[in-house]
Amino acid sequence: MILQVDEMMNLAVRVLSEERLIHTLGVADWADELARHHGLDPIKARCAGLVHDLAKEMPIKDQLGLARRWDLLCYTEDEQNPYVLHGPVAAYWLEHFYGLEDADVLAAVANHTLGRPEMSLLEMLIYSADLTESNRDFPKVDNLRQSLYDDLEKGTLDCVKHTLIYLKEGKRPIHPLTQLTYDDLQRRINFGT
Ligand code: DGI
Ligand code: FE
Ligand code: FE
Repeated sequence: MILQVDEMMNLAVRVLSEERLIHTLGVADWADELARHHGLDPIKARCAGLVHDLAKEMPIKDQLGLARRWDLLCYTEDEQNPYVLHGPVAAYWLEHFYGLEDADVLAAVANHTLGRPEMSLLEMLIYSADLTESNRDFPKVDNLRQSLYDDLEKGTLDCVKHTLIYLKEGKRPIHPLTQLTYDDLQRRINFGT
């Protein structure tokens, strides 16, 4: 299936609550703007933004059941905190049940909550746009937006750093992929690799 903004928009409108749709449209707009600014494909960015949270409002037991059936559980932490599964579940559904073939968009959807080492620029864009879209409001969100505008890789590192601090302050467990994503981005920025 060819990637089309109106198809992805129809999916989002059909599946999401009004509140989640507002956030989703915020991610899609901001991802589109950042993509144009950094010379990435704005269609892919908008489409990934529109469907990134498609599985978010499915009952958590169902998300876990599908993740088990589709072999998406990679870490013991996935089962301890199944709220991190909605990206992989949505990407699997989009590929295998909806027929979406765009591997770049599928990866951006799958990895939007935790990231992964060796993220593509589109994956970074969706991870970061999710945290900093215009409806998000927390201290320093404007600093993160500016950092993303200046340099997508460094801005994404700042977003992961923010998430790590937020989780530590809340005494919540750090998922191994969040730490691996941080370490990988830091290495890439320090060594230019
Ligand atoms: O789906 P959204 O709310 O738009 O955003 P998201 O997909 O980034 O999910 C955010 C949630 O994911 C937030 O409650 C924090 C959680 N999260 C992200 N990384 C980690 C994490 N939770 C834990 N425990 N550990 C992580 O490393
Ligand atoms: Fe999400
Ligand atoms: Fe989101």
